[in-house]
Amino acid sequence: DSDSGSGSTGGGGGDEQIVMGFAQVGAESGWRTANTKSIQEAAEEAGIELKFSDAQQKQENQIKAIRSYIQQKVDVIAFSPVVETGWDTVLKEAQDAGIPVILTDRAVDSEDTSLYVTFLGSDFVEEGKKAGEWVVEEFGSEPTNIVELQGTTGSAPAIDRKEGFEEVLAGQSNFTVIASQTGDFTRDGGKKVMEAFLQQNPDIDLVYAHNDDMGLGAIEAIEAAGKVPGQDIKIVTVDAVKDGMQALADGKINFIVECSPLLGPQLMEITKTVLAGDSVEPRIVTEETTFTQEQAKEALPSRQY
Ligand code: GZL
Repeated sequence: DSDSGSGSTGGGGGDEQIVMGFAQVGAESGWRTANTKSIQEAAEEAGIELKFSDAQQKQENQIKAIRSYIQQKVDVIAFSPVVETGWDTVLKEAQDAGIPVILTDRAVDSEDTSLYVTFLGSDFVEEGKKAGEWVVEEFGSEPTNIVELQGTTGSAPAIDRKEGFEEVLAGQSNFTVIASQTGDFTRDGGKKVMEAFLQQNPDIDLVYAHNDDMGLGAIEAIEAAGKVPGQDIKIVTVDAVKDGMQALADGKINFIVECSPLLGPQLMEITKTVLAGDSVEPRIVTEETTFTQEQAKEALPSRQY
């Protein structure tokens, strides 16, 4: 069949199987595991051959993986950039090879938006705002000392969740973020940083954790310090993965802002559209909600992840 113009062999809208190279961040959290499962299952379902790599949260490994997909002349490359910066060179190499790139989950800060076809993922600033709005409602005008467990330094979710949260609290002087540090989106990172926060700050009222896993680590540290999570120290997190929702239902977390990892089906749809030569929106925002303790009890039985 004639070259589909995507510059790659096969797959380009013809009847051969589409080959996708996916460079995943790592396996750092329950969210990431669920995201990987969604992508692998959706590829299977869509009849797309998936080449998959886990970068252990290292940008150089993701860049290596993308280069190997270019060498293998895959039909499409998709990835979740572990941090926002440093992608232009390798994305230009993919563009020169005629291989379309789809961003999922996290964003890049490239000025040249022609380097990728679309960015499918949550609005992290909105997630930070939702967390802030709950805090304002929950604490009102009470003087409130907040500690923040940031996600991976330089990642879009960490930057944006911090920005949205601060934007909402900026209007009220009774809220003070007394400490803020990265726990790298891991349970162990959240636990270690929370231990230090507890040693340095006698009266913490609230933990804002950029994901459930760091919130779960903070719960371990709070309990080890003889305090009651969800009561002595309240906790608000983002993700709404099963373990987080269980802690919310158990009253150890007070509120969770959902960030859906189930991007697989949309990613495969977009891929087929792009390779058929049709256009897609440059930005596709995922649908997501929030959960109170009561809502978590109701939702838990039917949660997919
Ligand atoms: C957000 C995603 C974040 C999750 C974390 O879309 O990039 O990375 O919130 C995960 O749990 O590690």
